[in-house]
Amino acid sequence: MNDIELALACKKILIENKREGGFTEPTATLYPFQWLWDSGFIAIGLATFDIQAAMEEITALHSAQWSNGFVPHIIFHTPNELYYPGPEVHGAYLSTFAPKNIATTGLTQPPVIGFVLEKIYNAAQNKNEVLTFLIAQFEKTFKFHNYLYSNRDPLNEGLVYIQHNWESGTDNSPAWDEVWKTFEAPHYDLPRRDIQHINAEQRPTHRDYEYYIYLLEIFKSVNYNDALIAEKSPFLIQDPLFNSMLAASNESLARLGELINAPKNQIKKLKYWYNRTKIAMNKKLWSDADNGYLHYDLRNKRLIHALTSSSFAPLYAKIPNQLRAKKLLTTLLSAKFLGTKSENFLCPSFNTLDERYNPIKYWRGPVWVNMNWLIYYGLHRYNFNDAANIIKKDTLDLVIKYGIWEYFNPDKKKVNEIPNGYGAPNFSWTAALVLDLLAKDK
Ligand code: 9WN
Repeated sequence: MNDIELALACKKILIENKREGGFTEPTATLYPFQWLWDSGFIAIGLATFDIQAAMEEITALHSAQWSNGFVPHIIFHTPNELYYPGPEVHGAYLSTFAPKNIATTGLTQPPVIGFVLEKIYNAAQNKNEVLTFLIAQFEKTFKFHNYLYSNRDPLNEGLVYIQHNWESGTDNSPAWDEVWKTFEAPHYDLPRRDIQHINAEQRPTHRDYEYYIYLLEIFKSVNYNDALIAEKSPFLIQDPLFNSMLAASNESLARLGELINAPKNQIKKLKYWYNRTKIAMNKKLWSDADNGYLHYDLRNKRLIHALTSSSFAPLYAKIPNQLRAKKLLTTLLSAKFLGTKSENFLCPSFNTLDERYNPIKYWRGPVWVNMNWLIYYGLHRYNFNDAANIIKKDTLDLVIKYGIWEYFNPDKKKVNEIPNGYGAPNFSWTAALVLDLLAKDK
């Protein structure tokens, strides 16, 4: 398959996964709604060939923004029994801030929209065509960041926490194993739909899901009140990926703010947020022992020593200085990720030398294209162009070899044995970000 054929296949997926209401499903069947960070990545791909569709994607997402600025991670546009847990299990309507006209979750996801807006602006041939859209979405995104810094930073450090593993986007990362050990979740009967579509070996376990659902039960018991969640919940994590996305979005919004003549105090605030988050991440989330950024467990006051693909996300937001960035690069190219003889496709989602590494299961080892895309652009910010080329080539090789899947086995030695990628096929953000990587060559 050459680049032109690949680009056509990617566009076809985005067009086929688009639904009435202007949003795109991450993939038909497994994820039949709109997801926050998926929509951001999808809009980047759409912007390479259809600016209107890119704008519609973000407009549809923000149509479900809560009155306090919160942006939910799933918008249940139309009822669908194929997905568990649905709106009833999430119970987000218990919050006084939730919209009345549309069902959403009460969880969020990495705040990528700020930098997505800048990508849309840069991709637009005719800047006037996107101006009205940008002015409205800038305001909404600013409000979301304001919500995060006001409600998710109880120590006022410039670092926000996530309250659920689903907020990380990296849902069953081994990083969470350490948190599950700190409390007990009850046993539930769970009508899992995912493992009816996908091989259970590639998805989280039943026990993992019991923890996920138990956290929702806690949130519902306090009507999704943020202050009470901060006080009671056992899961409060400062995530390097989530905070990097927030920082990068602050940077982008500050630049966009200048372009659209946003009020000076908003631009000032965005720059202030960016700098504070950068300083706090370097102070609190960096580990010299691991040579990478880690998750911090705010409830139990400790770093979680697990290197994941999220450990490299700070490159995207220019968080590390050049020296630290070099250390990160060394970690990426070491036996832990690339392998001593480059035997892995970059970037495994978890340290391959850790005994919990699993090349098949969800966020416990496989390669995800959105993480590769972030690391690719992050490496370029430090002029690590050779490494950036490796990760780009690996991404395209995987997609050409296996197809446009949700995630992939990192093991290069197995390419002749493994028939396809993992999770769901025809995956929207894989298609979208491959389009962006291909467009970058032009
Ligand atoms: C829960 C949609 C989402 C992604 C996440 C990915 C997966 C959902 C699930 O699918 O999570 O949000 O049911 O497994 O982990 O990153 O946004 O593609």
